[in-house]
Amino acid sequence: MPESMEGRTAVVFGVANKRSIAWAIAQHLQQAGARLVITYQNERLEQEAKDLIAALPGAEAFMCDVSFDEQIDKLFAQLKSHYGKLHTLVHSIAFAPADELKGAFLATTREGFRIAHDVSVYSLIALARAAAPLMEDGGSILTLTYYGSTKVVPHYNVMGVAKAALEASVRYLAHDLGPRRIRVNAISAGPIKTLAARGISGFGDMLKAHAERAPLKRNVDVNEVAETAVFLASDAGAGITGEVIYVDCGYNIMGF
Ligand code: NAD
Ligand code: 0WE
Repeated sequence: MPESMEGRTAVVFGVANKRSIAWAIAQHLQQAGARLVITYQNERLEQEAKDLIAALPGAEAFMCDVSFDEQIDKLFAQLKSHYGKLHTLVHSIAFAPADELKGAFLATTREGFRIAHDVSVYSLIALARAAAPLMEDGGSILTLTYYGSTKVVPHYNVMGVAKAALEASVRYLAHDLGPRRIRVNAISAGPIKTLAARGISGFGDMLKAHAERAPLKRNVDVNEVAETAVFLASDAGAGITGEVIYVDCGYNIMGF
C-alpha cells in the first residue's frame, strides 16, 4: 500500500535520534505518502531533529515539550495555520526520573509518580484534545506502550503503572472521539534498543531472554513497529479503535 497515506498530514512526537521508534514511524508514514511534521522536546534535541528531517522531503520540525500546556497550544496554532487539517498523530513519548527505574516499586516517590504520569499519560489526553479540531476528515491517534503495563517487569516500576493508565486512556479517548471518526490505538512493542532503553541495567539480558521465549525466536525490529503504525493510521485500520496491538514477536502470549 505505498499510496495509502497520500494527501494526509501526520504529526509525530518523540523523535530524539535515529534510533527512536518515532523516527522509524515518521519515515514509514512518509514513504506511504503522508506529509510529515516532526516535533522535538527541547533545544538540546533541535539540531538532531533538524538533521534527521533533511531526509524527509517537505517535512517540518517544531519544538514542543508536552509538560507545558502553552507549548502544546502554540504548536497546534502553528499546525492549524501551516496545514489546516491533520489526519494522524503519533505519541511516542515516555519519561520517569531515572531513579524510579531501579530498585523496588515500593520506593516510588510522589514526584516520580507525578512526572511519569504527566509526561507519559496526560500528554496523550492533552494532544488528542488539541488535535481533534484539526481532524475534520476523521483521523488516527497512536501511542506506544509496553507489556510492563499488564505483567510485572522488574524495575519497569512506575512506568508500568503509567502504561496501564495510558492503555486505559486509549479506550476512554476512543469512546469520546469515535463519533468524530477519530480512532485511538496503542502499539505494544517488544523491547528495542533505543535511547530510552540505553542505560537500563540488564537490558541486553532482557533482549536475549525475550528472543529465546518469543514464538518467533527473535526480537522485534523497529521497522515492524513502524509498519503496524502505518497500517493503523491508514484506511486499512479503519475498523480498529481503542485497541492495544502487540508487536512483540508473540512474547506476550506465552505462559511458560
Ligand atoms: P526515545 O528515547 O527515542 O523516545 C522517547 C521520546 O520521548 C524522546 O524523543 C524524548 O524527547 C521524548 N520526551 C520525553 N519527555 C518529553 C517531554 N516532556 N516533551 C516532549 N517529548 C518528550 O525512546 P523510544 O524507545 O523510541 O520510546 C518511544 C516510546 O516507545 C515510549 O513511549 C516508550 O515507552 C515506548 N516503548 C519503547 C520500547 C523500547 O524497548 N524501546 C518498548 C515498548 C514501548
Ligand atoms: O518505556 C520504556 C522506557 C521508558 C523510559 C526510559 C527512561 C530511561 C532514561 C522512561 N523514562 C526514562 N528515564 C530516564 O531517565 N521501555 C519500554 C524500555 C524499557 O525500560 C525499562 C525496561 C524496558 C523494556 C526499564 C526497566 C525494565 C525494563
